Amino acid sequence: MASSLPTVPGLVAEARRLYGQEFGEEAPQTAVCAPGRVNLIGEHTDYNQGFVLPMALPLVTVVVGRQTSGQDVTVVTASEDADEPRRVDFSLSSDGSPLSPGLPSWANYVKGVICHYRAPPVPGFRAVIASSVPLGGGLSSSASLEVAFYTFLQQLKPDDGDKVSKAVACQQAEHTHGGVPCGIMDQFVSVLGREGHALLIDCRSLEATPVPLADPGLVILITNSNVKHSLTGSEYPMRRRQCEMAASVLGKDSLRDATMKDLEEAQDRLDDVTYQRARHVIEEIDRTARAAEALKRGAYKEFGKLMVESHNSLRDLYEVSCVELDELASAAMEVEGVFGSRMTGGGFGGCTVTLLQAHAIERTILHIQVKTHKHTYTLYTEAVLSNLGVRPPLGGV
Ligand code: GAF
Repeated sequence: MASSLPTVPGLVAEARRLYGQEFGEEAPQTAVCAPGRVNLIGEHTDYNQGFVLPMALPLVTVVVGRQTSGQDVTVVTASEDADEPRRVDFSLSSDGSPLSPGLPSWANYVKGVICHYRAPPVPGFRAVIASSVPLGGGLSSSASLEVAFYTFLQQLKPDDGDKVSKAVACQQAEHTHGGVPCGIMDQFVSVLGREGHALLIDCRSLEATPVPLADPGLVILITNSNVKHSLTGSEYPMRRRQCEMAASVLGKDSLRDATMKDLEEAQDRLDDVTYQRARHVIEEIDRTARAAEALKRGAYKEFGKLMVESHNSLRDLYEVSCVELDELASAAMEVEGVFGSRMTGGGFGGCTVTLLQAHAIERTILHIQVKTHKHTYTLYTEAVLSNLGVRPPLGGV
């Protein structure tokens, strides 16, 4: 069934209502939000100190809440997950000992952010979370929760850090409490993303260059495979270790410093899989730099070709795609007016991102729906977004 994408005021109203229900008459004192992201190109390059090109989305996580006098914390989430309680209660220790991760798992992001907050100690509080970022959809639901929570804590007790240190603190929360040794991309773009722009992030220097993306002739389509991805398993950390191992065999600090020539020369000292992983990263870093240049010039065909190369490399060399993502990307590429399509985010499920001419949107959606209808997978188009506005999500097929 089609339903409209929640707006930020709609999410705030939902969170306020739940706050009233849980905590009685007293209204929350503050409401903050942080966006999810879609990565246009540059996948698995961030923890190799390479380039990434994500953009913040109008899908957001909202936190409303109020400081309390003691050291008790209660957080309630509006998200429905049958397996986990929606409420968590814990106490902030007076001796500064860190909060350990546990259950419910969504609360670990909150605990992690408290532990890495730059102006400890954090006061007690009550808070409610509401989000329009699909959980496990590869659009950074966890980073948007971390960043929203960090912003919430800043409202209660300001810190004196800059935006980059905020992103880094949220990344640390993901490492210690979310169980994923992620790079900096998701938290960085959630903090520093700019409306109407993608952000070229140099993950070594942490410099970011906004790339305008507000051409009315252009649409970005995000399609959710509805295959839930989780990066907390062993695959993501294993990819990271393989990259580190390849860099060390090449005598480099990171794969950012390596060329394909370096890799070819070291090929007999690397096993086949490690070679393939490193090749993806070295080529993807170069592709991302070229793609950002193409986007600046409005060379969308060239950009689209790089997106397809990126997808193929993630599928064949990095092995983080899945059948559903491959099908979605290739179905989109069959439509006239589509420049490029690829899986986005960590992989193993989640979404594809497609760059296309605005006038081709209806036929692209129809084509994807018709193609995926033949299969038993549950595929649906989650949302159609452009920087110029948000179109309502389409129903499941
Ligand atoms: C996940 C991680 F959190 C990011 O840091 C990044 O590595 C991405 O996967 C792959 O590009 O979203």
